Amino acid sequence: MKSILFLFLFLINYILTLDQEHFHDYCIIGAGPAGIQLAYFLHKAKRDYIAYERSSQAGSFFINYPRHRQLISINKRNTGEKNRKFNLRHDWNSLLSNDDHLRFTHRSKKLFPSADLMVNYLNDFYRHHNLHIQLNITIKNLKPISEQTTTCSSKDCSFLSTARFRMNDQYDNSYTCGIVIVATGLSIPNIPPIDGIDLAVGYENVSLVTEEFENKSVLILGRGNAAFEVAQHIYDATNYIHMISRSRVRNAYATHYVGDLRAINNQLLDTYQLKSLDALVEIDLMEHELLQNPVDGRIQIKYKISDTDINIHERQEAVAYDKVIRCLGFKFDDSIWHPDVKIEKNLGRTNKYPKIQFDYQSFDYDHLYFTGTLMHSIDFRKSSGGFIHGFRYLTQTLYRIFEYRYHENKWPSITFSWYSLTNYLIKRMNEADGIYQMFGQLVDVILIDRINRQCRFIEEYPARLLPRLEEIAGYRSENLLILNMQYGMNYSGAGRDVFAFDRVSASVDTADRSNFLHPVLYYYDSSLEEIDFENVKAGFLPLTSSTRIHHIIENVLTSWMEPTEHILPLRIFLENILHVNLQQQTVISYARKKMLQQKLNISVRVYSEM
Ligand SMILES: Cc1cc2nc3c(=O)[nH]c(=O)nc-3n(C[C@@H](O)[C@@H](O)[C@H](O)COP(=O)(O)OP(=O)(O)OC[C@H]3O[C@@H](n4cnc5c(N)ncnc54)[C@H](O)[C@@H]3O)c2cc1C
Ligand SMILES: *[C@@H]1O[C@H](CO)[C@@H](O)[C@H](O)[C@H]1NC(C)=O
Ligand SMILES: *[C@@H]1O[C@H](CO)[C@@H](O)[C@H](O)[C@H]1NC(C)=O
Ligand SMILES: *[C@@H]1O[C@H](CO)[C@@H](O)[C@H](O)[C@H]1NC(C)=O
Ligand SMILES: *[C@@H]1O[C@H](CO)[C@@H](O)[C@H](O)[C@H]1NC(C)=O
Ligand SMILES: *[C@@H]1O[C@H](CO)[C@@H](O)[C@H](O)[C@H]1NC(C)=O
Repeated sequence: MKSILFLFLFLINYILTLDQEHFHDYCIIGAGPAGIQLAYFLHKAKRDYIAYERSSQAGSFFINYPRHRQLISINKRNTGEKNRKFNLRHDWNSLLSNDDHLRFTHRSKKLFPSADLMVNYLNDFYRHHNLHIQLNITIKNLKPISEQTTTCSSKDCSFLSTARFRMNDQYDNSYTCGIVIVATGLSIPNIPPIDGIDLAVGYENVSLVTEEFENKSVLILGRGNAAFEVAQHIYDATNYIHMISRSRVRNAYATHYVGDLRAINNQLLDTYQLKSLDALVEIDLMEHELLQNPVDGRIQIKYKISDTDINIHERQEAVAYDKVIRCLGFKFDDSIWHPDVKIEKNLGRTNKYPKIQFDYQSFDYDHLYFTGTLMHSIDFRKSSGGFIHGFRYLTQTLYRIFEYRYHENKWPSITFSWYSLTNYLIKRMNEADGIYQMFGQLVDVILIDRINRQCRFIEEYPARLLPRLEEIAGYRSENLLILNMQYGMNYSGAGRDVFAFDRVSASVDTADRSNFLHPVLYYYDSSLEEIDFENVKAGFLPLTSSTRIHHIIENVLTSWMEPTEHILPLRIFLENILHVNLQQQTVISYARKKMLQQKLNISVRVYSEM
């Protein structure tokens, strides 16, 4: 009798589940590079997922942007190396996949290819892998089905096939989801509420016809890549271009941040500094207004409060412009939410992003995650999370978080004897891609097991989640060795002289003063806590009272294999931590020979590559 009742309940439940039309465990909103990348990982793991995309093509951001059609992500086909991970350090456009035929590098010989190729690439990629992407579906009214109170930790999250979110499309079809991942990017132009802003044409609509700027004097609001990209496209024709912004120009080569002004866009710096009429001016736009002269239609920018003309070029009369172009960036589009849903935004300069936790989960709703460029609030202006070559790894990280949280699959890791550690570390330093691109954010974690003289090696783990290692990855240890990639602490920054003669640390004794990106090892003999990260400069790891730190001296080709410069000091550092003699086990010439192999002969299986 009891079992019949159970069967009955089971059937009811089954019918209800069927009735929940369009249910999926994982719903991804948006099929840009991030939505596609996440779909790839979920597909490979045979998860129940779908991605909804409002456009008729995947990767639609790149149909219109960058406006002048040149990507600013590097397509470096040749490195002189065959190692596939190493080469991904310099291929900024490919998504992660086990199929190297799909590499973006096969599609263009240009270092900065056309954005049209990115659209083709992304569509070919998702079709090739048969990813579940539904086009022409605009998601809205997303909301949780019931009020949630619990915080999601691995135990209470493990139950899938539970409809936790509901949403509609533009035809009012209803969809339910267990987990929602928002991958909608930043798509709304940032238009500041200043008087006269309507007189400016937006970057999103700016004409690509250079002739329209013939004999025109142009004001550009903003000084990022988009502003400079526009300027460079029209300055064949203009009288002059003035560019205004609140803060000074930030050259990417000085800040080591790929979102800052890239040299491929920076030609206007020359025509300014060589006194050929173009100019950069720092003012706070919010204190100004745009005014149009009704007679000649020309536009001036004026200081709002005192009505004083602003002094461009220290002239007293205000300069009048024929055209004003707004290039002030993009922000997150809130139109996916149900009116009842309130998602907090960040404060300050990351206020264009929804506020997210270090595990990329919403602060406001459990099981609601963000991926792609929306993850970049965590490493804003610090690392590469705003670009494909950065968030492709963060997206993989999110997938790994899901695998443990919802499916109890611990993070991939390998264990091996201490005696293989030097060699394995050298391999990782020389070829690892994720920790190289997401420097200071993703780190390799080595758990030291002193009883069995073994270590467990976990790759590409988020540094800020180290205090939650057991909850996130499924492993715990009191003894941690961390491999981080770092620039010099005081090296990067707008206005810093990054070409100074003493920029390169030439001696092993001063390896800790290496300025260019180089491997740094941190050893902790007790687990890291949240409090340890307070006041730690982004990109670096905490220095607690017992931390041992070891810098591997920088190398111009990022080749860390020299017996005396790199390997010996590393070996001695490890010997001091492990209290063993590693001399016999570290074959000095080994690294050079083995670096290009996919697998190391360390008596354990290297976990399957991607
Ligand atoms: C001017 C500019 C130039 C850039 N150039 C580069 C570059 O050269 N290289 C690089 O790596 N990065 C570049 N970026 C950074 C970044 O924009 C890209 O890396 C990328 O577009 C981000 O990918 P994503 O998948 O997170 O978001 P997106 O590419 O923006 O994808 C979001 C997708 O979600 C869809 N969507 C949105 N709302 C909904 C909805 N309600 N329902 C369904 N679908 C929806 C959209 O149609 C879109 O396809 C640039 C950014 C800007 C602003
Ligand atoms: C999406 O819409 C476009 C334009 O309306 C149409 O041409 C295309 O066939 C549609 N694609 C799908 C998969 O429905
Ligand atoms: C300008 O671009 C926005 C965003 O792409 C679009 O919604 C709007 O229709 C465009 N306006 C014009 C005049 O083309
Ligand atoms: C631009 O100015 C030059 C010199 O004044 C003039 O010869 C030319 O015709 C102008 N071009 C346009 C398109 O107005
Ligand atoms: C960097 O600068 C800070 C502040 O001036 C200083 O305390 C610190 O020692 C410097 N670090 C290095 C590695 O030079
Ligand atoms: C791998 O190492 C083992 C033990 O050190 C050795 O016996 C074996 O020959 C090695 N294999 C290769 C392919 O080098």
